[in-house]
Amino acid sequence: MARLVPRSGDAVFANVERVNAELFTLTYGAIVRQLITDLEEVEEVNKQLDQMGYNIGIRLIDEFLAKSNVSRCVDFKETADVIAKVGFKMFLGVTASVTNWDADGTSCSLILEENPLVDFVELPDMYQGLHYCNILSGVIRGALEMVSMKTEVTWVRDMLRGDDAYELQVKLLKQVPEEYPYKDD
Ligand code: MYR
Repeated sequence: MARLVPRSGDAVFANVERVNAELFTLTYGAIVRQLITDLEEVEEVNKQLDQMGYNIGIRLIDEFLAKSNVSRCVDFKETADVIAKVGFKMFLGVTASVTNWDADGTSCSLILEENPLVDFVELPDMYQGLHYCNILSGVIRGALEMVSMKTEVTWVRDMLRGDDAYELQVKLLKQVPEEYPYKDD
């Protein structure tokens, strides 16, 4: 008869984490599939995923700030690094590299070597226009808007479309100065 051998706590947690990650990936896939069925047009699915991400991002920023203890960044370069190294790690379990800065430091690329959203995914030819991971661009846009940065976030490279990496361009459009809540009399 098989004997039950208790596994170490670490092994159990590693397993739970892997199962959670798979469940997350498969659930996201099911959402994308449902949107394709409901909306039919790939462009509409892209828009909807971005909007869903935005709605998540405007809420997720609170959790991010509370858990990370990150304080105000001195400039957009620091913000990009924080997203790539702390934000992605916290919510996706991977980090991104930051490259392709423009001269004035307001536009850069976040490059993901690993992307847990796309495990098990293959894009059929008829969906080549789909930005499968568009939820991520929305999350970043929404989160940054809550800390006074209006941005435009677009996919430049996408491995599901045959590129050699996942590359998101993040452009700072406007930095809204925070208003001091009191007036000096
Ligand atoms: C500040 O200057 O106020 C700090 C700004 C930090 C913004 C960090 C936004 C984190 C967004 C996480 C994205 C995760 C995507 C999976």
